[in-house]
Amino acid sequence: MKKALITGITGQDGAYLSKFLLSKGYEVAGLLPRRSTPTTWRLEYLGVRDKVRLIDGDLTDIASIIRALNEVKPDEVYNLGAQSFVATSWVQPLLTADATGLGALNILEAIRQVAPGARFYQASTSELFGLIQEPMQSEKTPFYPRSPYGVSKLFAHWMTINYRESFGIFGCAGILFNHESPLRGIEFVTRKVTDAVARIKLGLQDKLPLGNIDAKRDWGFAGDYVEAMWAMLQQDAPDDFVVATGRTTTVRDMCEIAFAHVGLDPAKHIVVDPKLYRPAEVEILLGNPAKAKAKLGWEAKTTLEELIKMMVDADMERVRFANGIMR
Ligand code: NDP
Ligand code: GDR
Repeated sequence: MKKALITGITGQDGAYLSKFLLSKGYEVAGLLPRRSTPTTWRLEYLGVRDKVRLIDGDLTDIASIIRALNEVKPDEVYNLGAQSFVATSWVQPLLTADATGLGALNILEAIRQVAPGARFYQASTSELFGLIQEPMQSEKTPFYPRSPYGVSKLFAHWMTINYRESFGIFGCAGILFNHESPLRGIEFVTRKVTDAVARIKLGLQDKLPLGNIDAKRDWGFAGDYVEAMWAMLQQDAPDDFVVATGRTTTVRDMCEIAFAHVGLDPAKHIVVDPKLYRPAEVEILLGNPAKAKAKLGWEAKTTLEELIKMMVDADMERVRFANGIMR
């Protein structure tokens, strides 16, 4: 039985990856940073909370990572832990650099010292492309990050490659474009919109303040994307892959899908609030997943329409339940 250690196991991807690896017969463990309130709701939502082992530890504390590696002796390590909200990275740049950037180096160094045979996945991101240098971004497109988050991820990305080339660590970086789900954090734009649509439909809210609704993203479903993470670590040799759908859509059009699903007109509810603009914006992202398709046999299965409808339906149910609404 293979063993996996996941950092960020309580996050969106950590929960979906746990479920996927369990279905493949893995023993799954995760690093659990200390918080004052419980953070396992996503694992509970997917019905896997009691099937994974949670080990206290934090990406910023290499001693705790070493302890976890020694306890689990994993075949595969997935580094999904991060301060992952781009907007927050301008407000807390040092914390972001520490967890999202140096955190990856802490894991790599710990693997080098105590688990050099473990395969390593680094959660790289389309935010590396930032101010895009090519209309469609592939593994060969030069990077130009636009936020402290993007810069921190750039460090982690190159450290993964450097530890691969310097010490022979089986490290892969997945350059994943935006992926969403009913388990997405509520601060990210898709979930902010689907939650608001549910609340508006049920008469609990009227306006939805948004920032730059002309921004374009290549959005996919998180449940599909975690399969690509795993597939990378099953290759004969470590490599880096773009994971995307190959379609880009404005925030405005994504809103249209969400509102239309419950028969609402977005124009009556969306208000643009310049306070939500970012200091430096990533205007457009569009990924080229050709290499992932050719080498991993991976392809996005869920369309944006299916994804947004799934999220609106889940939020309708959640908002009804939370407010005791029967209709
Ligand atoms: P989430 O924000 O949902 O999850 C992040 C996880 O990291 C949480 O479990 C969080 O725990 C944990 N974490 C934060 N700080 C630390 C720390 N210091 N030590 C240990 N764990 C920590 O992100 P996603 O699941 O959406 O994304 C997973 C990874 O993939 C992230 O690295 C993200 O940057 C990256 N990524 C995501 C994309 C996406 O579209 N979702 C696209 C490309 C890359 P807690 O909640 O307790 O803080
Ligand atoms: P992103 O996701 O920054 O791409 O990072 P987010 O959903 O936060 O923003 C996407 C785009 O929507 C615009 N936008 C708004 N965004 C938010 N959050 N709230 C708003 O009100 C709003 N209005 C407009 C943003 O300006 C942006 O252009 C996500 C994270 O998961 C990262 O960790 C990951 O690396 C990248 O995706 C790929």
